[in-house]
Amino acid sequence: MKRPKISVIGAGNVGATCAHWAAVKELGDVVLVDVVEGMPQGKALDLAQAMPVAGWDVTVAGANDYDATAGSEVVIITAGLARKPGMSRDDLLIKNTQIVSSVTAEVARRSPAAKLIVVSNPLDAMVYVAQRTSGFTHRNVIGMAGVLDSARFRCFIAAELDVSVEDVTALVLGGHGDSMVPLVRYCSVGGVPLAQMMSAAKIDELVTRTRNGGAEIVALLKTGSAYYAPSLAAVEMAEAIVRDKKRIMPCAAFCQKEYGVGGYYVGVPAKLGADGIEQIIEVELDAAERAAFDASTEHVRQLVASIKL
Ligand code: TXD
Repeated sequence: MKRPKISVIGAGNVGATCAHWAAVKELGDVVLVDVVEGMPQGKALDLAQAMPVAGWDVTVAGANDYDATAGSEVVIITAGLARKPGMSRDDLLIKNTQIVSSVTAEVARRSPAAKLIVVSNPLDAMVYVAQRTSGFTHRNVIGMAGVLDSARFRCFIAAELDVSVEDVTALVLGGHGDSMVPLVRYCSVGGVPLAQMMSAAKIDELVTRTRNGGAEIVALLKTGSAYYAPSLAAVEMAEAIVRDKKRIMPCAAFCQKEYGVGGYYVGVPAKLGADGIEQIIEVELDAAERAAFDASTEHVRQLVASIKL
């Protein structure tokens, strides 16, 4: 059987690390594209030379044009500017709209059946841009944020309780930004609701740290934003698609009637498989959760309204 092709657009911190994780998982042949001359080729060659060490049978290629991406099964879009200290994700809107729409047009022409996983910020707006530009069906264009935000919450919970990260499940909904909605009622540790394991004050503290999870890393790095966890989160989503795993993951998915969103991309739990977003799962929200979700969706609406394509 021919190996699937996974293309990664933008070979910066997130993109190159996506290529790394995809190769580690032997998910398929990887193509890395960037505008910077030589850089994707150099990183791809370095990564390709790690394959014999580990015995992973996939190829890794780098390019400045899009021909090598033709026939991709999944394309991960990470091209764009990253935040610097003091910048919000929304500050990237105008520049990244241009970048994401231009790279999506190149990709879509060569891989009309691909599933697109968008990573560039501001996420919920950029996934909208990618869908509009590609003209792909909504279920084939998906944004990555919730897997990362949930992983951050899980990481903090596991560290606080000194338990395995494997046993902590968490669900973070809404837009990717300060208005994200960690659903504490749906978090559990080995099946036990989080509220039975931790005080309300401590939960609040970890929720706040999760909301600021990206900014905490930006402030420490000073020259860029997080990339190890974001890239693995995107590759987990790619794996669910390539291997038709039908995983339930929080994805930025296009919601029409679902959650009463009315035609925007927001973070919701979804089934991810060979057909992209195969189902959106509507969880029951109490009044406070509903209000937080609606506020988050309203923020996404305002961002999208200011986009000029
Ligand atoms: O949760 C999430 N969704 C995110 C999003 C988590 C982490 C990072 N997030 C966003 O991803 C971040 O705010 C940025 O918008 C993107 C990429 O972040 P990264 O940290 O990888 O940024 P880099 O290292 O600056 O890499 C971006 C690369 C860089 O090499 C540029 O040369 C390239 O994008 N770039 C382009 N490639 C191809 N084509 C065009 N037009 C282009 N413009 C820039």
